[in-house]
Amino acid sequence: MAIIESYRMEDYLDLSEEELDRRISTAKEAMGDRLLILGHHYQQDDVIKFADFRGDSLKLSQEAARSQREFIVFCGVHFMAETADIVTGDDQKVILPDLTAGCSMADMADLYNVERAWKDITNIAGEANILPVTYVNSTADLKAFCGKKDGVVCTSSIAEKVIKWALDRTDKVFFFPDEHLGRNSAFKLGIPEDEIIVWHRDAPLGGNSENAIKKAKIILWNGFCSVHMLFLPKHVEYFRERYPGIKIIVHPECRREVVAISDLCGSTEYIIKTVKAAPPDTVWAVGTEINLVNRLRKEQPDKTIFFLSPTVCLCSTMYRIDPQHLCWVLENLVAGTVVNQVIVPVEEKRWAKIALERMLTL
Ligand code: CIZ
Ligand code: SF4
Repeated sequence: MAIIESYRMEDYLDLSEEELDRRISTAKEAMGDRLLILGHHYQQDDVIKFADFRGDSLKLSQEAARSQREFIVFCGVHFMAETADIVTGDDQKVILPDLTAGCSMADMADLYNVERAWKDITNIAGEANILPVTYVNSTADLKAFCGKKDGVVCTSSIAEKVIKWALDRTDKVFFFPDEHLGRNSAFKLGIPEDEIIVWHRDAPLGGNSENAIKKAKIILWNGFCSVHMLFLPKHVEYFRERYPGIKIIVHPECRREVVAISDLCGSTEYIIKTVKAAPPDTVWAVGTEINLVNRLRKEQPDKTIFFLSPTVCLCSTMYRIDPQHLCWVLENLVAGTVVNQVIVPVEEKRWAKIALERMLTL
């Protein structure tokens, strides 16, 4: 489809906050029920305030599909917009206000290298004895790969359930791209440590012996989230010493050592629900992305809520969605021009949908 840009992004860069707010609201109103704006929990307040729905990537894609709206503007990152395109109908268009908004973890696994690893592993273990499972934080072609190989997608909220589903059907799981979500879920399922191995992307046989591959129940791609890796056991200890009775709640993308000494661990939806439901005057330290923690603190003033690390590393590719880009895509839509549409190729979409639907039946 040819894209004719009616408005140029450059013209939005110097607009004041007030003008952007006003113009975004006007454009949103003009689009009426042809438009749905989605905001992931990790996004900044200045765009999330325009979202019709807030949630994790799965919940938001389901809202997109349910809504039947013609245009879905996704304030999130590239893999989330792809997932929304996979689950929505052919007459719906998904727009990512800034196409460079990505997830560094998703970028750590590409189809070429995953297929090479798959070939190595299945040569040793046999293709009938293993299923691939991909975290939703992955490119659409990896979701399609899982669809074709009888595998499945998982989100952080149901990773454990999905891995169990796979292990009920076969011997081994090849899990990508997040090593930590995979390990934390395998531990919860009681899989012994010596049956969990890591596939190092650049090493022959992923740095493993043939025997180790034969013995493994879970093979973990060594991808990670740079934001969640910043939380360390010493941070948990720091808060426990100073605030007796504090509850530590973390995301399963955190390293195992942190999860092991925390009180609770779960997805963004789980973290938000749990802290909201807690009694007033309770004290929390939360190990996940900072925008979510700051918003939770603002919305739950009767509780004391800390960010678990003294270092704040913003995920630089994730925070690309700003009011300038949001305003630019919306005003183009009002003018009848679609900019920054995310389109998953038809064949890829078909297979990726199969892997996503397999998850949804669990
Ligand atoms: O699934 C999501 O949206 C992500 C990336 C994390 C979470 O825990 O919600
Ligand atoms: Fe990806 Fe981590 Fe950034 Fe989320 S916070 S987009 S998982 S790198």
